[in-house]
Amino acid sequence: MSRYLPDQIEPKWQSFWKDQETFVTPQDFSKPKYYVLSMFPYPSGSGLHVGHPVSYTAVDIVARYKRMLGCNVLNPMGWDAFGLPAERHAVRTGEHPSVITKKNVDNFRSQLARLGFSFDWSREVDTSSEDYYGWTQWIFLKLHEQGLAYMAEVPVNWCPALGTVLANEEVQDGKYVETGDPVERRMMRQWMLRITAYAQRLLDDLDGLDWPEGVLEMQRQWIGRSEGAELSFKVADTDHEFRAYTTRPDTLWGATYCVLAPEHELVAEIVTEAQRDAVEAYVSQAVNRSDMDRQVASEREKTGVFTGAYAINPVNGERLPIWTADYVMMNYGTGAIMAVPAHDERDHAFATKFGLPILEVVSGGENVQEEAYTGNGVAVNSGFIDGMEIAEGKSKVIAWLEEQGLGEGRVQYKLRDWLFSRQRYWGEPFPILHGPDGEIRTEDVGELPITLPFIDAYKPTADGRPPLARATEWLEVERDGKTYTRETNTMPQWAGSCWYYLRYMDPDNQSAPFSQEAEQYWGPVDLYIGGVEHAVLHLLYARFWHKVLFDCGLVHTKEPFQKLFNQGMILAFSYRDEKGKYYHPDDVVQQGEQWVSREGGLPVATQMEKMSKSRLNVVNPNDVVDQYGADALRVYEMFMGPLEQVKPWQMSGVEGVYRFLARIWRLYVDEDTGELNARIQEGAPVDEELNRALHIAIKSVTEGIEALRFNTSVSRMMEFVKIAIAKEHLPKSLMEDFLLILSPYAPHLAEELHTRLGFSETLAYKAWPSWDPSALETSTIEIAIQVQGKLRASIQVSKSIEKQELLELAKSHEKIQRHLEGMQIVKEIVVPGRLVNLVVRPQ
Ligand code: ANZ
Repeated sequence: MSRYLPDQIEPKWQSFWKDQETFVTPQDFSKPKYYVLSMFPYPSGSGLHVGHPVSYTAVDIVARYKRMLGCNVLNPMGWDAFGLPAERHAVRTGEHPSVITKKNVDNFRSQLARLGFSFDWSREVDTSSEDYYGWTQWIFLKLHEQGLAYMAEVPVNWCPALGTVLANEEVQDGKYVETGDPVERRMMRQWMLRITAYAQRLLDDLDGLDWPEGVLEMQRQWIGRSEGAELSFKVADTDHEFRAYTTRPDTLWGATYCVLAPEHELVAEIVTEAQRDAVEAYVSQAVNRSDMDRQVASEREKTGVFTGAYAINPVNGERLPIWTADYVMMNYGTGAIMAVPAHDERDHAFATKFGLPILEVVSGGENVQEEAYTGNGVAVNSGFIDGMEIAEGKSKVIAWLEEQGLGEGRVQYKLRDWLFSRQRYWGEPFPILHGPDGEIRTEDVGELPITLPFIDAYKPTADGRPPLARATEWLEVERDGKTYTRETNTMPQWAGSCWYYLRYMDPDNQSAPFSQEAEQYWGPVDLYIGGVEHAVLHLLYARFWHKVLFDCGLVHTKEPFQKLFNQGMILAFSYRDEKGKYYHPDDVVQQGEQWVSREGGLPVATQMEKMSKSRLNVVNPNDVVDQYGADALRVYEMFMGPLEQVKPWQMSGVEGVYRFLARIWRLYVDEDTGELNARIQEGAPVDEELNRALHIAIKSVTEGIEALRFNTSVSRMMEFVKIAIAKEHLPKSLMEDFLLILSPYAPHLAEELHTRLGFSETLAYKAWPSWDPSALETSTIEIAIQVQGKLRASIQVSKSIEKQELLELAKSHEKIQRHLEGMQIVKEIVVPGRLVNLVVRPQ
């Protein structure tokens, strides 16, 4: 073989690495460690698309580099294998979710295998395997032991068609976003995790992390800490009172009405006869909507109804009408507010709509009748705090409230406890038993794993109980002479991904989720790369579990992921006709500027969109590998642009990279003979330009990997190759170093050429080359040559050239000779390091 044929080289090296166990991570805890992690995929039915390998390639480059620096590198891969799509597929086809999942995993694994990633496959984890989820249950027991898991009647988004609860994010306008099935609010007894107990620590510990600022901010927003006060309002002419939460106690004098959430129990108590019908009608429609939905809707148009009752403002005795409105949420603060339309946008919109007074109490706004003023200023119309800045006013009012026994300062978080149960089949069973008298009993650790029983119908039972209620034999267990019923809910998909990075450290451990020793050595993850769609929930949940494990003394760091990086999405062309129907790229043709469907000739619009099965624009890495090889795919994905950027997929780009790799091949291999290029020789003279290009490339690749900036380094390697192609002599050691820096990007090609240089072992553990700063400098400089002050030529000369020699070179330059014809040189001016100017006159 003498041409560059990736389909022959690549499988060969993949089997070599596998057979030699090149990337099996030794349990050798003496070397420095480096733990790189890609967010593990959900093995969907559509398989990997070319967006997935972007982060895997980046991670793989770092892993290979760190190994060559002498680190013991952990670079694992596994499957987030529980989840709703497999269950839906099962409902449709009757094929068991475990069967589908196994098929999908096999497909993902074989796709990945072709890309030459240096994963340690001996550590593969699958969250849906008994061996794994038994430990997920074990951790749940720890949470329970710590008082962090509890059951509660909570309002849930219940979708009768799907027979399950949905997350708030999945509901819009009272419908499930995916299918449009109606969703209703129901009270259900559910498992909750007390993540709120960790709110402050989840916030504080963000400070030490090397994460993108945007992600840190999203975490902060989600936790949503605010400082304010809780205070009591008496309801006029009754014995009732209610508590309101405010972040602006300083604006108490500007309160012009109060609002109770529609679910607030006081609404029914205080409503006047005249208002009862209107209030009841309003409340009954409001409580059926999800919080998310209400929040969004209330931003569009405020709605509400007056209850007929009044509250008394404690600072001045004013009567404030009490309304009920759905922009006040029951599960935030106290579910009741004092409304200050002059300084709160929501209240302003509401007051404007319903003609309620707007009273300015902070100076600085233009016209508070027009627009709420939320900026800084000093208190006005505000009794004893007049003239004070906001912060001072706040603390004065809080002190006064405390003195009067009317209220106190309070810190509030937006974060809610985590609804942790699902009425689904394909998830982890809870290690929980329900006793005959309604008591809850945790399973003994010795009983774990509580296996998911095999059933063949996955919809909830007719009475609304989860599918596991069908597993009659599994359902009932005897413990200490009593009959218990197992919990039939399962855990959400987030559970398995909360701790997988820990299992990778010690995946075969049968007596613990991971050993202390392994965790001490490997923790924390040094670099975590994945999609920005996980910026909130997955990372928050995993951080929460990690902190609980920290409190149990099971992990030694407060945080699981030291450095985080988000790769940008890859977009691809999609083709869609007027009716919204998508076409596969093979089913459209171009007619002039316009694309039309191959059949029927309907005009179709092209656009760059996220790759998805439904848009028919998924590019399968297998097809790219078939055509150009894995190395070309890998290098292209890094060369496309900065890792974090959203980028369009272009097959022509892969082809360009393929040609670059083929050029490298020809640099090393004589295509006629198949032998090593004869120009590559041990001890060949070192050409300065070539040496410099190499050192520039080493520096660029090294710094690029450290900073996760991969694209520019590819250009530096290309420059090296361009220069090398033109050289007579290619010193072997220099050509070897180039392969070493190429190897993280294009490992198959690098390994192959490395053996052709005469090495028999893998290069994966060779020492990473360092660059020589002095080699980066040039010993030549460019000198401009002028005649009569006009630039006529320029030449490259040695920095140490003598003046006389420089003049000789300048005068003998052919372009200069032309200007000297028939002329006499009257003066020779030399500016060292810059120019030569020849002053002439006709002879
Ligand atoms: C009076 C006030 C005056 C307010 C002002 C704000 C500005 P954050 O910062 O998001 O925590 N609020 C309190 N409980 C609420 C609930 N259950 N549903 C909807 N809104 C609620 O927001 C706290 C502020 O949101 C509180 O401070 C309260 O309005 C409102 F110039 O009280 B404020």
